[in-house]
Amino acid sequence: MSASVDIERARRLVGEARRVVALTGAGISAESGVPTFRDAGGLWRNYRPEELATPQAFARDPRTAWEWYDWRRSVLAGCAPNPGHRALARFFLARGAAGVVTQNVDGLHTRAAVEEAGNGPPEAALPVELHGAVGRDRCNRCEARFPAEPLGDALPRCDSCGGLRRPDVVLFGESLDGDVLARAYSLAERADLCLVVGTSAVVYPAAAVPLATLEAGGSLIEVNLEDTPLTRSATVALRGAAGEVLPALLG
Ligand code: BJW
Ligand code: ZN
Repeated sequence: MSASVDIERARRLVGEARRVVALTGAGISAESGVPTFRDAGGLWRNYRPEELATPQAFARDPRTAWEWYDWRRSVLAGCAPNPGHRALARFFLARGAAGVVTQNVDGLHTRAAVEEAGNGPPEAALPVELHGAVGRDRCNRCEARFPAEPLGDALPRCDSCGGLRRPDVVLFGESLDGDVLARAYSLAERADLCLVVGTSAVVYPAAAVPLATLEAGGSLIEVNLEDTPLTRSATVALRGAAGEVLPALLG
């Protein structure tokens, strides 16, 4: 099917849907300058993410792990939401029903929601963050949370108990927060349309969120540069950059 037929079909699905959920991944932030995980030139390149982003890697060599997160925070400090984040934020601010579920830890959906809401409430466009937020630290021992600080000579420690801090993100093998996951599934189960944007759809349980919409009888639109394991389940697969496709789809 031609690209223009696909986008028209997808626009019709969006127009007919009563409740929409969007599951996003690193690809939506690529045009903001945030490296992805698994593409050429991505964050991991010569590493396997399943080996580097683990609690074991953090326990073995916390300095190296911290330096990598500190570098990523410095990259993020120079990044801003792009037209893809903004189109999603405007869409959910305008219609409310359902919302954004993201695997990203970069905070760019939140920034887009706040900026697009202006003086109004941003809540309808604030994301459910499945994998946490890299802009926060969490104590390894007492779970207290702190805003991120630049890495110094000593590893960062908890203000209340002295335990080692770590970024407040979900590493491989760690469980996702139960309440957060329940909110994501509740949005997906009750949606009649799921937009899957910029994710390789290989990391679970996030990759199963769109299946909840499908199992409830809803449709799936995929926005990605390439095919993924979810493509064959997609009602429409739109091939292109999220920052261009989403404004055309939702605007
Ligand atoms: C564009 C674009 C543009 C580029 N426009 N598109 C079932 C089967 C097998 C294994 C498991 C299973 N269930 C659970 C597991 C284990 C594991 C897992 O899924 N492993 C698989 C890899 C096999 N899952 C877990 O461990 C999870 N925990 C868990 O399940 O707990 C229970 C348990 C405990 C003990 C044992 C087993 C289970 C936790 C997963 C946490 C993932 N964490 C990370 C790091 C977060 C912190 C950090 O950032 O440092 O999350 S890994 C990394 O991958 C990050 C991402 O959120 C996540 C997903 O990546 P994403 O977003 O899809 O990015 P990419 O780079 O992969 O893809 C980019 C895409 O964009 C590509 O498709 C491009 O084409 C596209 N693109 N530019 C549009 N402009
Ligand atoms: Zn503590």
